[in-house]
Amino acid sequence: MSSNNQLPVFLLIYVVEFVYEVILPILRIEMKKKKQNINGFIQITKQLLLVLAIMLSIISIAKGTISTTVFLRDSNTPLELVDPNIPHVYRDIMIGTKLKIVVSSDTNDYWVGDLFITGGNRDYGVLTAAYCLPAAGEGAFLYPWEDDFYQGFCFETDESNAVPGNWFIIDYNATDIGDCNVGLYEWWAMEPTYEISFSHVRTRDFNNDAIVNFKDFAIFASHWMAANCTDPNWCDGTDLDHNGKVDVNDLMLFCQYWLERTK
Ligand SMILES: [Ca+2]
Ligand SMILES: [Ca+2]
Repeated sequence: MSSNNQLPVFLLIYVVEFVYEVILPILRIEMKKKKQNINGFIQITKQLLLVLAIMLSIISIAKGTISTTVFLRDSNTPLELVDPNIPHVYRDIMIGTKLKIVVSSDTNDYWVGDLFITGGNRDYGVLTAAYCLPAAGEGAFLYPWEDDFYQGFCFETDESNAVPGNWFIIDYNATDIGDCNVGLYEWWAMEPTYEISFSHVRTRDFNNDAIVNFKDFAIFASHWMAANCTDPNWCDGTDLDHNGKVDVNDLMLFCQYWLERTK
């Protein structure tokens, strides 16, 4: 959420805060020296400045909306949400799955932001590449960022010719079993505006050809009713619940991803 006027608005807020935090106390001390009672005046002025700062903040936030959409690697099929009423929490995907995250805007804002995976989330997923799209403007740019806490990409639209639409596209890979949150950050915020939540499960693509089909079912069938599955092979991965045998429960888990592509 940003606007063309956001920087001047921020500057104005800082000016208001500076007056509130620095100038008013000095004024108050000076007036005290002159033994004039202006406590009431100071209090009212402080309240007015506070209201003004809050109003300016609301105006700057309400201007435009940055949103994200997640697609399978074909860039065409949206990844389903667990619950349509709960944004940004997506249904389980198999490890090895490659997704595309599209950052969009409903206004022609100048925008600076980031998409990051942080801390322990980096054990389960990675942002591998990113691209600017035409709607972000000719001068839009991005660059990768990685340090001991953040992994991802930083973005900036063209201040003069960004238009509403899809601005950036980012590749995501599910690398291990577990949950991975990807944070969308605005400007220099320390906390994300929101997090995109992914959950990774064991692969059903036993032959690793990027699709779950009859070839994988043939491998599954070859272990049917096996009772000696052990770590780390787990009967070529067909013991999906890791209980040591390949049975109807594994078949049910296998079928959940029938014909799913990972890339
Ligand atoms: Ca396969
Ligand atoms: Ca099993």
